[in-house]
Amino acid sequence: MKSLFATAAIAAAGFAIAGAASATELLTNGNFDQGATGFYSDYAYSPPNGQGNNLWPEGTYDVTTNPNLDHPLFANLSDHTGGGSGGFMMVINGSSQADSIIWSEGDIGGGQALIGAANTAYTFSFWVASVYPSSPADLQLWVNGAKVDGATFQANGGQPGLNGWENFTYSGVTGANGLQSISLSNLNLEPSGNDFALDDMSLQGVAVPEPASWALMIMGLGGLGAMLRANRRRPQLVPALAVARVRARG
Ligand SMILES: [Ca+2]
Ligand SMILES: [Ca+2]
Repeated sequence: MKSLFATAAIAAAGFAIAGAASATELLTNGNFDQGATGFYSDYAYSPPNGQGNNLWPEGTYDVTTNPNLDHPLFANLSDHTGGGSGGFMMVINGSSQADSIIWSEGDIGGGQALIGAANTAYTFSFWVASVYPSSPADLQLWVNGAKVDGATFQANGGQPGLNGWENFTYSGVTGANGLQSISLSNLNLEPSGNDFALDDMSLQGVAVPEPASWALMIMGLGGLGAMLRANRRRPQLVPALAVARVRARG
């Protein structure tokens, strides 16, 4: 029975390691610490203009540490990342133009595919906060330049300070061409209100092992089992441990 338990434990450890190794962050500037770079937008980039109203027009965005610096009616809000980060978030005044891409990473801006492999599971996660109480954003997910049916995310309205940041996630599987790009647009086209912030965008892919990889993993587990069996045949470790215990008690 002992060896059965050991084998099961090793197998579980092996799968945990395989999972952890492949779940790496695939976005380049998801927390916006690098500023207004690393992503694509159809919206107009509108950095501070010295008058505190650079996000007054609809269809504009900035990457800032406080929405209120860009519009006098926008909330005083800290970014979601916090900690030792630069405190940056993307702040958006929603566009009235349908299918205008707010944010995108991948080849839509001339970059590389985010996940090149076909039939690969992925999870997209992001945080949104309204920065004005009325007419909250209703975000639409796009994958490889096409809307994903049913993948919409309605932000909270009301007082942003009370509701704060809200997390949305979407899990899918890449098609034959992998995941070329991932994007968000806004189904709410209201010019009044409809102002919000995005932060901590994240894309993680978990590759499905090929048959060859499975064979290697099983061989590796067999090797680990052999090492354990070899260790059990080395009795000199047991007396050393016993001596250490006796000394610790004294
Ligand atoms: Ca951030
Ligand atoms: Ca607005």
